[in-house]
Amino acid sequence: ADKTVAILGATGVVGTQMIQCLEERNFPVGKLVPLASARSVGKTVSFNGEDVPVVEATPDAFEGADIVLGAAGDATAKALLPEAAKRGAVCVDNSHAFRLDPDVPLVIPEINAADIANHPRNIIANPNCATIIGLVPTWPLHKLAGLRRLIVSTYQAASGAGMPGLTELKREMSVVANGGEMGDTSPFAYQLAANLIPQIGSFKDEGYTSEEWKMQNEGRKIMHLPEVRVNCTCVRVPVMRSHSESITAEFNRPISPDEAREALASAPGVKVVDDPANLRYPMPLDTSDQDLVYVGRIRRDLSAPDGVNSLTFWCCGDQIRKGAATNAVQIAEYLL
Ligand code: A2P
Ligand code: 11C
Repeated sequence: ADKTVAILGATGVVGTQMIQCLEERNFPVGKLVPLASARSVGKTVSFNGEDVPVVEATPDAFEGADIVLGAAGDATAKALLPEAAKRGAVCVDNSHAFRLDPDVPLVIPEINAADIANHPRNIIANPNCATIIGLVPTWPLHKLAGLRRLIVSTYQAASGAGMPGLTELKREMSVVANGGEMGDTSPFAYQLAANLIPQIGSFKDEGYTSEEWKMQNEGRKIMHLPEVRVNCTCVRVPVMRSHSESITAEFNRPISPDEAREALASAPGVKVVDDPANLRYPMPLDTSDQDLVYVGRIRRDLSAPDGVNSLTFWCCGDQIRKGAATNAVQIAEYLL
């Protein structure tokens, strides 16, 4: 039977994309309930050609929902999703709020779809976007050679910070080109246009940011590799959409670039674009508005002590789609 699907945060970048993914994938939606803050009451969202009014997200607004897709911030998710779960809905939440809760599965379907089945709190968590984009191509290599360690630098798009991030970058680019005031409404700590900001999230232990810790903490849980070590540097770049990552992965066994390319060519959710002779490699402009993680620049890590157990590669993926909305809708498809 068709499901009643509520979207918490339906007016945001991720919520809007979730609605589009439900349409594209023909998810069996009987009724769509778009929820947002009181500020959005009076707005509508478009679903299958109809304008659906936005409803204020209150506990009772979840009455009758079968599935909730969460695309709001941590505090909103914490306050409201347990209320939805209590009313019988299963929630797939994109916020950080429940990701490390042992009673909440944290899922990238290409890696650990089997974890979806056991969700005692009626909540399933969607990983951080940079974690998803990095792990989709890392996982097939792990299956081949046993992952031991990752060194990652991310190049994260402005829209990772939601609608305010996207709006701000467009405005700043226009100011850079045409002149005018930079203003003080930015969600970023500094001007992003014509700049790079080596801080995403807030500073935590050991001088690493919250976003940098997510790669290790979430990665360990998703891959069921509690000892894998991750060294991550996260950087905001003046790109609209699609996160990119430079990854060096160290394995237990030798793995050659050719073996890696072959494994990635048949891996779900991945597209290999790796043809340096013809200047073909993944770039954010090419990976936006589609669901695959592109991987290329696959080569030996010449700094590795053993010379054969370590590879370096580059990947890009649309963090609003596979990094958030598509991944959540894929999880919801397993719930059907
Ligand atoms: P609203 O548009 O009413 O503020 P983004 O990250 O792209 O800014 O999206 C955040 C989403 O979370 C928006 O849909 C936003 O709705 C929603 N949201 C923010 N605060 C609340 C809240 N207190 N209750 C419900 N939804 C909220
Ligand atoms: C960014 N990845 O690009 C962040 C935003 O844990 O889901 C999402 C933070 C999260 O800004």
